[in-house]
Amino acid sequence: MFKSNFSKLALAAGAVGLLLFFLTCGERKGGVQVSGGGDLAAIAEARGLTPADLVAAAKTYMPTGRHDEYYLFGSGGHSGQVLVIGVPSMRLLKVIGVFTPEPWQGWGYSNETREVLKAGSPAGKELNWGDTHHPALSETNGDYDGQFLFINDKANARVAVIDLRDFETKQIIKNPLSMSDHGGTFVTPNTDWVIEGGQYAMPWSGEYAPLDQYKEKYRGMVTFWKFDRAKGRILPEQSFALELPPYWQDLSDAGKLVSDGWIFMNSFNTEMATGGIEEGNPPFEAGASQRDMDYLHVINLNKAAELFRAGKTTKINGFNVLPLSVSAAEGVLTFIPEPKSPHGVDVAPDGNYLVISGKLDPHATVYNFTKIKAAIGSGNFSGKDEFGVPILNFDDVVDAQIELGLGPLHTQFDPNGYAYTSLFLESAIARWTMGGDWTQKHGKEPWTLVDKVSVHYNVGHICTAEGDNVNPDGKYLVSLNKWAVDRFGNVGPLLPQNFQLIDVSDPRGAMQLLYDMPIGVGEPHYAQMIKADKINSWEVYPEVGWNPGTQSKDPNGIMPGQEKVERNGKKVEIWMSAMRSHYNPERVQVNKGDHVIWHITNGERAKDATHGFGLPYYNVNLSLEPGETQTIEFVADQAGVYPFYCTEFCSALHLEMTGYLLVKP
Ligand code: K7E
Ligand code: CUA
Repeated sequence: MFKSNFSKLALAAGAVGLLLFFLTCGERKGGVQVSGGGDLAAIAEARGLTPADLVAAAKTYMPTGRHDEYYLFGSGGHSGQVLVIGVPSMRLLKVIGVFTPEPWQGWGYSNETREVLKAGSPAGKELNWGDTHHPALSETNGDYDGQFLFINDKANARVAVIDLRDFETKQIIKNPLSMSDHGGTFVTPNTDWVIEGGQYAMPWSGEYAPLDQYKEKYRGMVTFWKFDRAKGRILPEQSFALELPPYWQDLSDAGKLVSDGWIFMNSFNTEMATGGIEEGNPPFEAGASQRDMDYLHVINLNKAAELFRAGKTTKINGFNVLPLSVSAAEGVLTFIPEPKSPHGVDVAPDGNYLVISGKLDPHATVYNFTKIKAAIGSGNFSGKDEFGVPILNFDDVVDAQIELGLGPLHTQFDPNGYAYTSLFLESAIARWTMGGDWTQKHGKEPWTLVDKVSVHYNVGHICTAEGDNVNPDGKYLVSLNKWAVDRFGNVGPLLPQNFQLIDVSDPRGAMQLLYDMPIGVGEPHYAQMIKADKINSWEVYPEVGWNPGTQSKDPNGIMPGQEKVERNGKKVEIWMSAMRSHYNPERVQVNKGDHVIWHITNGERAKDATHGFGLPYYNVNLSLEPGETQTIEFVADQAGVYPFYCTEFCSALHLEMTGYLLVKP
């Protein structure tokens, strides 16, 4: 205790001393000397580093063996994966295979993992990419609990469940109604429901309908997936969707505290434009931007779930759907006008304020949930849309519109009463004060733009530490920038995205840009940042013979010494162990045409003692973490000799960790 406090103090004193040193000594010889490290001032001068650079370096540098304070879970965009990054060091810790096969983790090469990927593909098709947008950490009472992570695939309307005990994907679900999604994933405060909102309206169940039947046949949707925490799975039969007008639903967010049980979802193209630039129609970008207002969808989820339980849903494509007419009549769905083509909707930590902003309007618009509820209760509507959905008066429910700058998109929060909004067109982050008790307790002028910091360039989402739950930490902000332009060395015409780390910890001082991290795998959209001590993942699998697919002991898991090969007609079944530095058996002999079922168990109990299993021609690479059992299955359709080997450098004799699959003609 004393020691760690002391070292923190020393570190702080060092940074301050350094700064003072630079500020006071224009001329200096022999600055801060570090044993074996040289003269800090000379290094700074040689590298052209300013005092601010040195402070930024001191704030992000992670000495060897020390761990980051936060984990950032970022979408991997159209890589289809999830990125795990340490903050503040911005070191990449892991790329979790989700919608795309990933050989390092053996993701998509074993029976079990192939099944998970296949379950997310439409019948008869194999999808092997995804476009991940919004990761959602599981929550307990509105606070991240570090147990699960969900993420959507915008390209194919899928949702994945990742178990944070081993950071592996456990389930992928294809939405049975829609081809695309966007307003997901977000979770309700106790992770009872995982929200997946649609994006581009279409006739359901993959049916054909011409675009001139757009209003009659095309529909939008939001799906509420029931999550079973004990099973670690979404339960499709206990899940349902709402039929929505064919507006293009965009981002959504779950209510919390006062607004617990309610869902908020943006839309654009309430014009119901259908494109056709080649036929002389206005292009989508113009056609979908004619009206001054679109509709914020306010959804009473508890009411919807009640109607679902009461049997008011119908089945479409085998899935439970609450018809639009029922939602409109029963008060499940209410619209509120929102300024033109909004993008982000973010519920503030108090649950009462919703911040909506987007692209074509320089303001953030702040709605007050208490007023929304009162207005719905009093039935004070301005009218209905053409699908019969009641519309509230904008002025009845809006508390503030704050001019922030050009192209505001997404908003996050901190514990000091500030909101942060990304400004896409301006390439900046705006810091501004919220209203209500939550902010007044910080003694600040409400609804005021305080400060801006430039980012590079064209920021989409931003993420503050725990910044979208009931108890934000603030502290760090990561700006997920779409364009990098000149920030990194030339790597050809396809440039990485740029994650920028910004220090927002000082409520009175300016925000400070600390670090640029290139992301060279896809275009990440959203990220969430959780305290590292909330992640309690396993160091090794609980038992030898563990199946990560079921998170239980695999019947085909073996202890070292129990290896065997059984032949039954043309079926050959192998139970193999992997230990430093050998497989057992090392020779596997089959005949051409045999059906091979091969179980491999890593018998190790030491942390990080992972073995791989790479088999040429048959397209197999497994990652067998300590204790793990995996199964592969194939027909030995070509005679020959196939040396298999361990793909992880596991020991001094790793090169010898090999064997032969012999397929006799
Ligand atoms: Cu890129 Cu949330 Cu899909 Cu905004 S979204 S940027
Ligand atoms: Cu086992 Cu290399």
